[in-house]
Amino acid sequence: MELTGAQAMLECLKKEGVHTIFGYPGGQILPFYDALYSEKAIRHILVRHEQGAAHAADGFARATGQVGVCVATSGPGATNLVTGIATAYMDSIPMVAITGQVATSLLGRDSFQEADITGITVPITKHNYLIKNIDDLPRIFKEAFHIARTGRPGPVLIDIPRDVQNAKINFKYPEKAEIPSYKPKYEGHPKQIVAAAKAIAASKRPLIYAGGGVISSNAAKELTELALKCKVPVTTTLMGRGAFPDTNDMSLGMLGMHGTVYANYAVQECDLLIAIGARFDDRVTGHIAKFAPKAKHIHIDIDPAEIGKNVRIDIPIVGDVKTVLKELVEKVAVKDDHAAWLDQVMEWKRKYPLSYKNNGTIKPQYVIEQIYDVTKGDAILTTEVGQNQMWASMFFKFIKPRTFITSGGLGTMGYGFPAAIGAQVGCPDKLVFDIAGDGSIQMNIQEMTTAVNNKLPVKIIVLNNSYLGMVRQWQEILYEKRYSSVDLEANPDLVKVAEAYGAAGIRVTRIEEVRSAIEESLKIKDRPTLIDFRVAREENVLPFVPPGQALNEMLVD
Ligand SMILES: Cc1ncc(C[n+]2csc(CCOP(=O)(O)OP(=O)(O)O)c2C)c(N)n1
Ligand SMILES: [Mg+2]
Repeated sequence: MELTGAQAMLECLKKEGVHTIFGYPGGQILPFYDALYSEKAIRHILVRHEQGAAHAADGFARATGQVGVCVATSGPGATNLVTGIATAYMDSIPMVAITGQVATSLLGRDSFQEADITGITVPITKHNYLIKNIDDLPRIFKEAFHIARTGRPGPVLIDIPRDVQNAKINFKYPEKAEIPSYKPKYEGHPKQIVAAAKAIAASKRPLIYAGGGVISSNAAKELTELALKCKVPVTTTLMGRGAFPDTNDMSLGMLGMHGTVYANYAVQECDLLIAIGARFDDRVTGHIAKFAPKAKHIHIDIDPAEIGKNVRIDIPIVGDVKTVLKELVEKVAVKDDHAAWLDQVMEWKRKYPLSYKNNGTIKPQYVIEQIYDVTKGDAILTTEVGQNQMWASMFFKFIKPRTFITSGGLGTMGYGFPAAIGAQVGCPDKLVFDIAGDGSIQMNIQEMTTAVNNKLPVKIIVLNNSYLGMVRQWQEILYEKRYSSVDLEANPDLVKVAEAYGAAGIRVTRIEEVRSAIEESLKIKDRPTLIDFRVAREENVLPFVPPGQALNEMLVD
């Protein structure tokens, strides 16, 4: 079948099962958009800023488990994707970013809207390609999707000069990607699995530390089996929220800088730490030399580069989390019910619950609890970055994987709203909330048009403290309240902003109105709703392990 490069791009996408893409057109991607004009099988969501396209593709990927696809033109279109690509890279999210490029004859000549996007994105993509020859196009698409979704997932960029989009090709899609240098290892080494099973059986105070890898490998079920069979409590990272149900007694919630007291104590006291699909990020470990000082370490991860990167590992297992956990659950013999250890952990849970003081003002934690209460946890939460993000993670109970979508690694303000759009497009029957800060929401507020045009009933929950709250908190605690450039009292009226875009806007200033406003927003099904919750301005996220401290050295109030 003879096709143009642009038509071939669409065929490749369809062969990969893609039915939705997020993008923004421009000169060097015109042939692709022209081919798209008569394409029925692919839905294109027109965003209002390319960063929105990248985050929406990322949110779509996290919510559905499929590869997210975003498209932009060359130069500024491509560079606008960069933050979104870096966000996906840091959190190992499968994504393919397609960019138009100036014609091959103009490459390297500082042509109009030329940017070396493959050069720029080398450190933030799993791999990238510049297609100079049309004959390579089908193979490159096949490889790009294969690389994005296999092994440790990640973003792949394909840059396609305009003349290549116009060239002709006798189209045939390869059956398989053959990349000799890329063979991710799925099976864990059997000896290592036996060693881990023995260590678990011999331990007195074991703890599972589960990260985002459990979710990307769809291993929540296997993780739960291991925890329940071996009577091991589970703490998750920010990225791992939802990998183990918070409603289970054995759940200790999140560990780390804003971890629960009981999770952090358990880390410091355990004699065996079983790290699964996690990467010992500094926000998790605190002072690294003082992290889990009494524990032997097992580390299960598909990426060999993660083993021993930050912490010395006693029993590494390189392999796919799901595949390895299946084996491990089978091999492990349970000798001990860890009763004394579980009693201790439960006592910490009772003694140091997550808490906050109600004093008549609207506490942001209360808003999150009410969203949980109204939805019974059956919702997808995305977040922006800052205090809003931490409260969302701490005060909502996540029951299933792929229900908490947040920028963990890069910490990208402006992520949550476009990610919510992507999640809602991917999961039209789910309730989707973006838990936002008043600072972050303004970073991609233009996507309100995208949500309105596509009738997406995303709920934007602004925990409005009129501050860059997390930065203010650090300035309060670490810089003697020298509040430097964090006051946002000059914020626009966000209700009016929402209404101007054609969305619904609700303002809540009294605690009694919190629940009814959430309920009200659930009735609005044909457009987004922004609720501007005027919350206590100087509320802090606690517990807080100040940077450089050990996990048991946390500030609690
Ligand atoms: C793009 C970007 N710029 C700056 C920061 C640094 N930063 C982290 S949290 C934060 C404050 C966020 O304010 P807001 O969205 O109002 O959330 P709050 O902490 O008040 O809930 C800032 C500026 C960031 N994470 N991302
Ligand atoms: Mg704020």
